[in-house]
Amino acid sequence: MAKKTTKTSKKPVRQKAKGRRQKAKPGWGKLGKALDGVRILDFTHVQSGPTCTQLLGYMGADCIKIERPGVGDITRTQLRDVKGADSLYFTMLNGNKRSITIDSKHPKGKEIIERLVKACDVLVENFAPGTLDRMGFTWEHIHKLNPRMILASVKGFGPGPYEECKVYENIAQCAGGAASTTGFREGPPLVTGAQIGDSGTGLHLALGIVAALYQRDRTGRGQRVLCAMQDGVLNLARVKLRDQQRLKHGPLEEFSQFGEGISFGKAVPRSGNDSGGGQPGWILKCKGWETDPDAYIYFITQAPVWEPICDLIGKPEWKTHPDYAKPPARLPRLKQIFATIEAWTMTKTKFEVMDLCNQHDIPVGPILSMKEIAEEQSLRDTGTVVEVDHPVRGKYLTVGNPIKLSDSICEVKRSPLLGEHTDEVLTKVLGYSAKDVADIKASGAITAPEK
Ligand code: CAO
Repeated sequence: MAKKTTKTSKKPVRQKAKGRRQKAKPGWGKLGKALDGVRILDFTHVQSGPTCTQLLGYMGADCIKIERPGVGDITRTQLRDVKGADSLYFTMLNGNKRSITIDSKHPKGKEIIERLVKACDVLVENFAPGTLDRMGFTWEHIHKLNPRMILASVKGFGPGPYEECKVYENIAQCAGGAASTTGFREGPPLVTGAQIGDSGTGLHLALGIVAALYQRDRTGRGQRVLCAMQDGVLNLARVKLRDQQRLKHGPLEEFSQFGEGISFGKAVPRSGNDSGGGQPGWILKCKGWETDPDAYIYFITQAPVWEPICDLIGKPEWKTHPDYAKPPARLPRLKQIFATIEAWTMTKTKFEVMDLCNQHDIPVGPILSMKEIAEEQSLRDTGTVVEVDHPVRGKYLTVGNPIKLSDSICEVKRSPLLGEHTDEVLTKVLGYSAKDVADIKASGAITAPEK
């Protein structure tokens, strides 16, 4: 972003805004890893569970991922871009983990998993409802094996009519209320590209695990942590449940449909790009929009900076005009106001608008494409976007730890190959001898059956 500063800007963007390009100061991140000593038995697959354990791994937990021999996490081969290599779907969700292959349905495999349960602090899983029980790992059994163990699960729904259902991302977005409130009023419900059902619930689960670890310090006991994807999505969509209740008391005046004179129904409608808060906003075209699908900017007409906005867009008379001077007067005219602002933004690139507005503290956000994000140096500097090297696929980009801890080292490591650490975990973590490992291999508990 910062490289594309406009030549038309007279004052430099304020120091506050420039801060995003500064590298972490020396001294940060030098005092060990936050979750050093925590061992996670990672029995996750696809996205929601792996998001959680990867984050804990970034924070220093030792994550041992159990995978089915010969197959592994299904995402290893989904959306493959490089023949024969683990997909980006897998590699970007399974960094900082060790991989052990175990057939959980094999008697010897069960025995190894039981030993892992005793050696670990947390078991994280996101199997379909009942799967872990069918493997023989009920909560009662796990708790008996290791009373300190925390069992953390992602499920699609919490207890209730749908608790037995399998759930994927978009199902959660729909069942959690997000889809019915996303999109344009005249169009169908829309899912969002941000994985609020999977990654969002993984984040919730990580918080639950850390809280349970903290409580275990006092009680000495593990507990179950459950995050339902429907609940996670609803938590992220809570402003829409707020609006649902406001509807009883009259129209939602900050929605553009209010200004357009369109009446509200019984449920919160889709609101296009309206701002969800009290400060109206909209996405506006910028220079080049005809050919560049991302030449847009989100523009917020924040009340305290209304006067600078009027000056910037060449409408100084709006500062005192009764139809525009105060926020309530502007609400019924939002469409026309944003059309006028857009006539100005269309004469500038999104980065020029960003620079000019930030000189006056006007909150705006360029629509950044994934290409621009991948190339953004400041995100590399902060470790939010990281390049890692993989022995089969070569270099790839991943999203590093978005949570920055001042006294904690965060290393982002590549994802493991299938079963890369099987021997290491069996011998170094579980104490099996070389002969034991040979016997285990011969038993078929950690190797794929012959085809
Ligand atoms: N060894 C042997 N068997 C194994 C194994 C191992 N190491 N790991 C998994 N399996 C088996 C399971 O035991 C299960 O077998 P059974 O059906 O015989 O019990 C089987 O693999 C499939 O597990 P699953 O039911 O969890 O997987 P699925 O592909 O049928 O469903 C999903 C996938 C995601 C829909 C389901 O796991 C689910 O609803 N999870 C909870 C919600 C969730 O996390 N969704 C997010 C997914 S990301 O978009």
